[in-house]
Amino acid sequence: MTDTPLLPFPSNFLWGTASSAYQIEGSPTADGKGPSIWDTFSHTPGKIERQETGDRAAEHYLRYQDDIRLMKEMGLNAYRFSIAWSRIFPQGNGSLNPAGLDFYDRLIDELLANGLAPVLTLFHWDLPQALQDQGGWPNRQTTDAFADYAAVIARRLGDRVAYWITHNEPWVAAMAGHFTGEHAPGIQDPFAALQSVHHLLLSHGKALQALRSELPAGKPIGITLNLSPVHPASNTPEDQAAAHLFDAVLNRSFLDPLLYGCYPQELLEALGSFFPPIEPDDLRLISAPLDFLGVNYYTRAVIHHDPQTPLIQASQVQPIGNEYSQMWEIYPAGLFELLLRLQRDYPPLPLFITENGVPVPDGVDADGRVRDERRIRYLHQHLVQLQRAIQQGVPVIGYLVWSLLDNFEWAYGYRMRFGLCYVDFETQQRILKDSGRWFAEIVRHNGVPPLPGAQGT
Ligand code: GCO
Repeated sequence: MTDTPLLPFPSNFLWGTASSAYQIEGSPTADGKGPSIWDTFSHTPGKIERQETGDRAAEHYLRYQDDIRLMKEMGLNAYRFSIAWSRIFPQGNGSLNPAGLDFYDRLIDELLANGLAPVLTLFHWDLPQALQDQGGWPNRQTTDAFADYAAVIARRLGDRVAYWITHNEPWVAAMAGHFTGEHAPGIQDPFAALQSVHHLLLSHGKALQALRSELPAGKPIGITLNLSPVHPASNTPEDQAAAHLFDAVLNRSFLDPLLYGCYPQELLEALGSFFPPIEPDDLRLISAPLDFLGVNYYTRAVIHHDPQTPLIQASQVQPIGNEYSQMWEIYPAGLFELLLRLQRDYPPLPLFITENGVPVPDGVDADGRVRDERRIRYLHQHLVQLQRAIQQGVPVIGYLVWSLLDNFEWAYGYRMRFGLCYVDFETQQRILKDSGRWFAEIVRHNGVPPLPGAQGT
C-alpha cells in the first residue's frame, strides 16, 4: 500500500460493513413476510424520490451468498445486518413465521462459514405495519411486542450471533418518523415523536432484559445511536444556548437515560410536555448495563438560534468553507471529538463504530472500474481520527463501513450510493469499487497510512 509505517489498530479489531434489511433485501412478500411501515410508506405517492421502493433493492434476500463471498474476498471479519421483524411476525406479534426465521438462520451460518462475526440489529426502522395500525411506537404496548420478538430471535439464533444490537438510531426513528415525517410512518406530531423516544428506549430496556435471560452468558449486547458533536454557529450567548439545547435533544436524549438513567433537564424543560407518562420502573430498565455502545458517525451539527424553529428555536446551518458530500458536511475531526467526549462524560464502555460512510455519485468507467476517490479520502480521514482516539485510550472494538452495497437510502431512494461495492440496480451486477479494494488493504494490514502531509503521526 505504502512504505510509510502504518498507524496500527488493536489486535482482534472488528472490521466490516453494515446494512439494514429494508435497504438491501427486496422480496417484500417472500416466504410469508408481512408488510412493514417502510413497504407502506415507500408505496405512498410523494414520499420517496422518483417513487422508488425497496421492492427489489439489492436483492440481498436472493443473493446473500454472493454478498457474503464478496466480504470474504475483502478479508472482512464482521458483518452487521438487521432482521425484518415482519418476516418473523407478519402481524408484529402472535403467530410466528418459521420461514422468515429460516432465512436469517441460513444467513448467519453462511457468515460463520466465511469467517464473519454476525452483528445483529433487531430493529432498523421497519416496524410491522400491523403494529403501526395499533398505534406504533407512540403506543406503549409496542414495547412488549418488541421484547417478545427479541426473545424469539435470541432463542433461535442466540448461540451463533456474536454481537447484539437492540435498536439502530432510535432518534431518527422517533424524529424523522414522527416529527418531520420524512420517514415512515410519516407522522408530524411532537407528541408522537416524544412518545416514540420514550417507548423506543423502554423497548430497548425490555428487550435487553429478554436477551439477557435467553442468551448464553457473556454475549455482548448494545444499542446503536447516531451521535454528532454540536457546535454553535457563533460565540453569541444565543447561539451557544441553542447549541447546548440541540446537544441535549440530539445526543443526550438517548445517552443520558441509557447510561445515567435520567433524561437531560434541558430536554424535559423544552419538550417535557410532549412526553408520555414515565412509569416508576422505566428508567431502571432503560439504564440496565450494556456491554458496548454502537456509534454511527457521519457529520457534526452546527447550530444557531432560530426563533422560527418550533419548540427548540435552534436550527442547523451549513458552515462555509468545508467540503460537503451529497448529504452532509464532511468533518472527520468530529469523530475524534465525539469519542473523547463519550469517554469523558459517560461511564467507561467499549465503543463500536457501527456505521461510517459517505454517499458519492459513483459510476462505472469504460474499463469497468468504479473510481470512488472521494470515498477513499473520506474513509481514510475518518480512520486516522479513529486511530488517534484509540491511541488516546478510547476503547473502540471495531469499525463498520456503511455500507457493503449501494442500496435504498430511505427518502432519497437509490440516488445516494454508499457502497464499497457498486450495484447496477437493473441487472443486480455487483462491482467492487476502488474504495472496496482500498478498505480490504486496510483490513489486511490492520493499519491505516498517515494522511499525506501529516507530521509525526
Ligand atoms: C442511518 C441508518 C442507515 C443509513 C445511513 C446513511 O444511519 O441513517 O442506519 O440506514 O442508510 O446512515 O444515511
